[in-house]
Amino acid sequence: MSAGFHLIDRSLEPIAAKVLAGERLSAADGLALYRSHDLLGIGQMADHVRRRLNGDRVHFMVNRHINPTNICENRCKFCAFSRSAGQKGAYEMTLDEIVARARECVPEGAHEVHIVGGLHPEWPFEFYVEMIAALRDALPAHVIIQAFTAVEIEFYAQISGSTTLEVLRRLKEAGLDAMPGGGAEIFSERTRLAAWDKKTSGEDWLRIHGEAHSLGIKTNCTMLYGHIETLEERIDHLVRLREQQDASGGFLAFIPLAFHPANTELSNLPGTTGFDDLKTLAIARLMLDNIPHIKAFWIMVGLKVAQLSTAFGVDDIDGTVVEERITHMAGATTPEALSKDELVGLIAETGHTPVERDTLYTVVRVYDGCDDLAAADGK
Ligand code: V47
Ligand code: SF4
Repeated sequence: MSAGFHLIDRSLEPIAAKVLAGERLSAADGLALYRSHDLLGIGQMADHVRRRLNGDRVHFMVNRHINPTNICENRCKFCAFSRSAGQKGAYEMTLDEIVARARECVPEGAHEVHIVGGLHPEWPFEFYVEMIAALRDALPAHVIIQAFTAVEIEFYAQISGSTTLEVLRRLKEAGLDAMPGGGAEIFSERTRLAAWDKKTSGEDWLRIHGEAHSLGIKTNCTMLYGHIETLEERIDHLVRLREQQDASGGFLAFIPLAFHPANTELSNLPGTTGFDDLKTLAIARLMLDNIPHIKAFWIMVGLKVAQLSTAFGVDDIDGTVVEERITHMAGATTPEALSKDELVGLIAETGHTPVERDTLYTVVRVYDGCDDLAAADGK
């Protein structure tokens, strides 16, 4: 036993002491954690931090993802979802289709619609403003609209000849409540130039989230890992997110996105392992001391790792989702949707308390004393 944790790798003892004292970890500490093979030791430390921040609660939500178009000007090398205009498999939804899909989730008890799409070369900015206004009009107030990554916001500023701050103001006025965390990838310029050169830089991604926070728009943040990045670049990414949170304070959750290589220009790469997924989630919990929630997106890490991750620092496994294209087009073998009962059952089996939440982590329902699926029948 070492410093309250059972560490096999004794070189982690100074880090364990910091964790117990509630002290911030340095970039060097983060790297030492990544270089260690003591997954269970790292997991215990992350679980300690998780319990301090979130008790025994593990969150989930009833939501619906909608991807209005896959036509995209950027064509990032890691993306299997996007198509060029006119290419086989390209699609675009009408406003009515988008609203109809969003409405479908209301009788299911949804508290969020999550909208992310490609950078369409012909849709004007006004279309996105109309989309948000039409969704706000069609949905009850408790359904939160979480839409558009910082990459999309930057694109709307370019096509409308406006600033990103003004774009965010207009979307907020139309009914945008929150922004998802996508598009951050890895902040390193080296990786960006090699694999997503047309996309928003790390500096701009962080600035746009800071602007959203200044307007009261809460956001999430992500890191796409398991492709061409180094461990140093992962840690640099986490430190920069932590600095942004110190400055603007509006990040709700961090979601590491496990790279899926199939059908991408990086399909020669192997993708992530369960070991790396759990380690990355746990290190995120330890490094991001100022971000309240760490989410394992079950679609990307798989149900088994998502469930296990609740012992490795994770307090959120996302939602019912319903329809998912980005990861499935890149080879994900998870289902596209889960029921509320399935999510409650997965969490309850781990001994944590399943908590249904909305996008802003307002509690919808606590499934107290729930030991099995039968208790999660919504009655
Ligand atoms: O921005 C693209 C990533 C993101 C691949 O904020 C890929 O709550 C893995 O951001 N393999 C979109 N990842 C998804 C996203 C997200 C998902 C769930 C919850 C939240 C949230 C945000 O997916 C993109 C990109 O970073 N991505 N291609 C791929 N082949
Ligand atoms: Fe376009 Fe996003 Fe895919 Fe990049 S990741 S090609 S920006 S849809």
